[in-house]
Amino acid sequence: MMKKEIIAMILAGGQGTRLGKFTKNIAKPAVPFGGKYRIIDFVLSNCANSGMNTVGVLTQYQPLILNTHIGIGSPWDMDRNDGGVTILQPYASATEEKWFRGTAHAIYQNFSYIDDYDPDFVLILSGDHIYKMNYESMLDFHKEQEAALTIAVLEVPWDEAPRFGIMNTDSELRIVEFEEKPKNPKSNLASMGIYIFNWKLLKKYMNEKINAGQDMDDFGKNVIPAFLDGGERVYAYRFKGYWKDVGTLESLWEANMDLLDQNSELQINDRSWKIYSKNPSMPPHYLTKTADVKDSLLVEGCIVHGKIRRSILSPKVTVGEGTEIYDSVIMENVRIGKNCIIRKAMIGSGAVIPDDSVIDENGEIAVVGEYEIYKEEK
Ligand code: ADQ
Ligand code: ADP
Repeated sequence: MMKKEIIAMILAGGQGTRLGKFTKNIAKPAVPFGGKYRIIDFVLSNCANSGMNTVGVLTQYQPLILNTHIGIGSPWDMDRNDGGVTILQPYASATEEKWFRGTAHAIYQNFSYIDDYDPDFVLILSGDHIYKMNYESMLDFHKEQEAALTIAVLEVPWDEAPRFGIMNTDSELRIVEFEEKPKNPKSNLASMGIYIFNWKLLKKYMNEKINAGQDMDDFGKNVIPAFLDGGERVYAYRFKGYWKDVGTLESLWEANMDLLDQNSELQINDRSWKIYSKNPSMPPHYLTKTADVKDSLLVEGCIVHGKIRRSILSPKVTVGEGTEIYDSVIMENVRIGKNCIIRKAMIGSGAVIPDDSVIDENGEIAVVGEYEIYKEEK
């Protein structure tokens, strides 16, 4: 293999239990987003746009659709002989016990893949974040600080801080304190779970600690504290802009709705930072004479007879006459009958909504799972 200055590793293996019905058959990063994307398209496009051309994707749960989606990486210009995108499955020989371990352990299992490229730096990314970020600027910062580890950070609302790795820095942005998901956070400066490590140091710490019998399964819980205890230069790289960890139904619905908001920081029309995805080849969407569509995103293959407001329709969705849809995300291949009312819903791929259905949870998000034939609970 050719030597690389930096390679990226995308963690795409979490179970995503909080997305419930949408992650029964597909890994969280492969969940459809914004009509024509899947969540992982954002991090893959960020890699492509930042000149990161060697990317390993670590999968674990239900990787089939993720594998098919990524393929040989053509949409992200990664179908190359030198580097490109490689899907890394858990070791076939791994015992069950070995499978169910954290993020750092997943990287540790793939040390030989990284070593093949003899990189100076390793960029660790998460497959389930919606954001646009230039990793090259982060790398420049890492080099300027002569850091051992750089963590991308942003300020989060105080009440959300306990969900994140939280830190304190000195005035030079060197991290002096770090706590993984503290119950009583002392700061609201949060880790985005995006790391640049000096490869030799990461390897040294992991090997030494693991050989000494210490737990090094998780970056937040184990690796970052080990670097800080070791007196290494750990820096915070401040990110400004839109970023959302779409690990919950609420955050996934919100991020979808943000796409419809002209004033949102999340814009997909940005020509300087395109989001690439696999393109379905389908006929253009068709609006019949009874259709009434406003403030919505429609994708190829849709046929709409009804009324749509502030909603996202993925490929091949059909909506019958007399049906009204508000504030909803409809995934691929959903058939919606006549005279239905749907409010604030997320409807999974392949679901069928019979005529006259009412889907409305009075302000809560209503969820219909993939391939579910909707039946009202009376
Ligand atoms: P969490 O998001 O809670 O916190 P976690 O869910 O453990 O971290 O995993 C991060 C990513 O790695 C997810 O995308 C997950 O799917 C994936 N992943 C986990 N285990 C994996 C495995 N064994 N194989 C492959 N992929 C795996 C982290 C940090 C916090 C930080 C938040 C920001 O620990 O400090 O604040 O991210 O979202
Ligand atoms: P969710 O929280 O929606 O279930 P995540 O992917 O964020 O989905 O993972 C949730 C929790 O499960 C995290 O604390 C993470 O450490 C843990 N986890 C991640 N991957 C695995 C896995 N492969 N097996 C078991 N637990 C995992």
